[in-house]
Amino acid sequence: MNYHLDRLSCFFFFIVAISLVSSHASFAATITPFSPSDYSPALAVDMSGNPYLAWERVLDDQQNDIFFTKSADGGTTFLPSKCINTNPHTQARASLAIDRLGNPFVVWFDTRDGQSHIYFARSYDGGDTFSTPLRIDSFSEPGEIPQISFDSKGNPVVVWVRVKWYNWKNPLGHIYITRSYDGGVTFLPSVCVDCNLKPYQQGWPSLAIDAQDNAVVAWHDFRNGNWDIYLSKTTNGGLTFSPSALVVNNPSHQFLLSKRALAVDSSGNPHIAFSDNRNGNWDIYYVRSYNGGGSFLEPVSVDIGPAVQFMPTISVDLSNNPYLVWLKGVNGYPQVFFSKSLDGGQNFTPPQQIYAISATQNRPYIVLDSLNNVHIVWVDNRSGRYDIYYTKSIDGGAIFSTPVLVP
Ligand SMILES: [Ca+2]
Ligand SMILES: [Ca+2]
Repeated sequence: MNYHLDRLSCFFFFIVAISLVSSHASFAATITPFSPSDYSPALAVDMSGNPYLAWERVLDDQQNDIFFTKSADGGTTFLPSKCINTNPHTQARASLAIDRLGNPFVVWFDTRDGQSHIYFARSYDGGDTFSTPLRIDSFSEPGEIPQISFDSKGNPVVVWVRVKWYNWKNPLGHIYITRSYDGGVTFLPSVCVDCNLKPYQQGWPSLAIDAQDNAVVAWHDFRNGNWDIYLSKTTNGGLTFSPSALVVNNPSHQFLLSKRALAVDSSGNPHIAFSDNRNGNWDIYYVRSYNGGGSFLEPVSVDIGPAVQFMPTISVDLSNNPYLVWLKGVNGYPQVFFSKSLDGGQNFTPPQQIYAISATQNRPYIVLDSLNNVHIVWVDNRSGRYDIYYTKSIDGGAIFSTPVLVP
């Protein structure tokens, strides 16, 4: 079984899995040689509606590297991809953000120091070249699952997991955050978002920045003996966090498993997409706040039923309506589905399959741009390896363009 299918199937195990200590080095050793395979894309869209992507490419020498590309024509075509790390060790799980000038900022985990740590690089020329990667975590423990976003002045903010143990592909520890005030040249000492409780069982942080430049962070957390989602935010534009809020109060499991499960709308209200097993199997739910994250409404189901639905990502439109994509098992193949709300998250449109194919799709990611266009990427293995596909809707999701293979 190859690395990616293995990772996907592991989703069904790691909720209840015993601790299985692993390293990325040992993972890499299980990969059989194959053509370069692209995986786990992060998507951002510039002010002109051009999509940018960063992702991990599994190379024939069994190393992962971080690659980047962008479109200059609104997603019709993409420029040749380029490697942006400077070291042959494993680099993976890229997160990407673009400032108002169209300069991409990328973070990833990187094993050049012997185990996973968080590295950052940025471009000053729209992605033609990138800065020398800078390590931004300072702990001896591994760092994993970074996410990056921007404040209004173009300064990057990064969250990640300071890993205490590996629960299969769900690295757990405490969520840490750092930020820069000089455009990413230097970063402040990192801060724990919520270290009040042990054991160290927080994972998969999602990050957004509100209009007051406060960082909003959501993650899944096992402090109550089942998986829950917690959220915390800064209150002064810096790195001091409010007490964490329990997002969904339910003894079933709530789980985040995507690079962007949280969006904050123009009113500063967080919207969260998550997997939930309250019905006896995994379904997609959505929850939002109307008071900036102090409390949350009851969750709303987006896609429920006996199929396995998981890995939702979310974006909000100019009217603060949430749009989601996720994976759903169809005839044995995880496939990307889409839904949106037209009433601020009270109701959702029927799930719509984006592109049906007898292949495994994985890692969907959705971004709405400033023109309200819907951009979606995912990977699938129709060619026998994983490639990234991109599609776009200019009518709010009624019709999506023919998927484009990202080079
Ligand atoms: Ca729960
Ligand atoms: Ca289900």
